[in-house]
Amino acid sequence: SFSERTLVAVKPDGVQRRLIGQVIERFERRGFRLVGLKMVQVSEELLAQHYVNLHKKPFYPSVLRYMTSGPVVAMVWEGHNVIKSTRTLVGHTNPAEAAPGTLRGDFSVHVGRNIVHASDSPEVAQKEISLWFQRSELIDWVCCDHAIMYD
Ligand code: DAT
Ligand code: MG
Repeated sequence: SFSERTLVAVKPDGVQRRLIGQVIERFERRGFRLVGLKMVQVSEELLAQHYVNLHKKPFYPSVLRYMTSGPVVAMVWEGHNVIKSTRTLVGHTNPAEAAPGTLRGDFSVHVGRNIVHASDSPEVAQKEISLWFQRSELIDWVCCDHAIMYD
């Protein structure tokens, strides 16, 4: 549908390295619509829910330390197939496998510092958006090129 939504977050290393603008630029130029944006110092409680599938992994403590080490910029992007397109745009979890031109392939080298998060399925996207954003923080505005971009 036109109104599929996904959660994207610039992780603490991306914020520290002043990559927020470059991340947003990729999504804007692609043609997606920004419907939510905020800077947050993430709590361990939120991360525990966000990374619920990672609790048993040996690297989970280091993910927690990294993700709480500084502010994160969270956003919700909307558009046709935005979840799948975003995963492609972000690139493989391991930067060594991420293609050039992807955010991870262009800006990162280590799996533990891969600069950006993106939801990986419609179910996960819904869960993550409601975890990170209040309903009132999502703005449903009319983008002027909608009729040109969509059939
Ligand atoms: P993705 O972020 O591509 O959805 P994921 O959900 O499998 O990947 O893992 C979440 C994050 O956990 C990932 O972005 C970085 C960290 N991570 C995953 N595998 C790791 C590993 N082998 N060593 C260190 N950190 C890892
Ligand atoms: Mg994931």
